[in-house]
Amino acid sequence: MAVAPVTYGSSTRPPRGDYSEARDDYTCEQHWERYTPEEHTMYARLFERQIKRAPGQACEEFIAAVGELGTADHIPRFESISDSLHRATGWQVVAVPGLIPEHSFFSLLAHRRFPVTVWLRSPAEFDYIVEPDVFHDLYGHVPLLFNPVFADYMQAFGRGGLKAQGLQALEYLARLYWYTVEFGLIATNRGLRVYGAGVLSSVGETHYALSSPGPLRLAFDLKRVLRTPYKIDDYQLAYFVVESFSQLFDATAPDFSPLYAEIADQPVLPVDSTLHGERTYPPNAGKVVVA
Ligand code: HBI
Ligand code: FE
Repeated sequence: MAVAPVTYGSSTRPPRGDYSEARDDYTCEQHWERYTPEEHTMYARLFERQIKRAPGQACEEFIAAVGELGTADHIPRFESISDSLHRATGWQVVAVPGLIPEHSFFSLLAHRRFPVTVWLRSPAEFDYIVEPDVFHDLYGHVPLLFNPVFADYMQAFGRGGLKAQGLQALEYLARLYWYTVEFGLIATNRGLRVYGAGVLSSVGETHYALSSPGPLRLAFDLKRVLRTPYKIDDYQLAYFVVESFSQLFDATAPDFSPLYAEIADQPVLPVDSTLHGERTYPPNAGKVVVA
């Protein structure tokens, strides 16, 4: 059944992708046979560029699992990744035409089905793309779904998203997704590492997020994250740092309803300056500096 495309966040850009063959739940067929040799070559070049930078930048959990995406010389068939992923954590990869409405997105996550966009960016977007494409979703998101704690977090996020919709709290959940799943950093005893898909899949932002003196690197605090806005079409002004995936899972396990009620009429918090006493991390370091 043909479904209407959606726009992403506040962007006014028309959505990309062919939604005419999408099912009611917005999933579709990958149509692997439709990829051109040029697309396979570009995917391979994107993968090669990122994977050689991963040591020392991507978190260990990502590096341990990225090989599950299979040989990087072509765009993988989603069902082959799904087989090994399902064995590892019960997740599956499902094909979608592009961005899908929040409810469908959260429902898929709640059922351990991760939506992967079928189309690949244009050559002109080799260095930066705003919307998620097949490289962003496969390389950025799928490896960490092989990690049991992160896999549980992603399903809990989906369930929380469905609840948030009923509570008009979607914007808060979108911020949590943005500052963890998309742009999250993790502190290790060898320095900061990336786990967020939006950073992992971007050569420029990985260096910027870890090493630039520009952005803030704030210690993860749930309330702070829920009240801090973000930009969808530029590098971030602030990144949030967790000490472990368990910290992330534990912090977000409780029911958020009382929290939503508490912050409902509170103003957003600054994204370009620290709050009094807020812990920050210097570039390329694992130690904590008190503001
Ligand atoms: N759809 N395919 C796709 N991928 C996403 O990452 C995505 C989405 N729809 C909504 C959405 N993300 C954001 O609103 C999340 O914050 C929920
Ligand atoms: Fe993403």
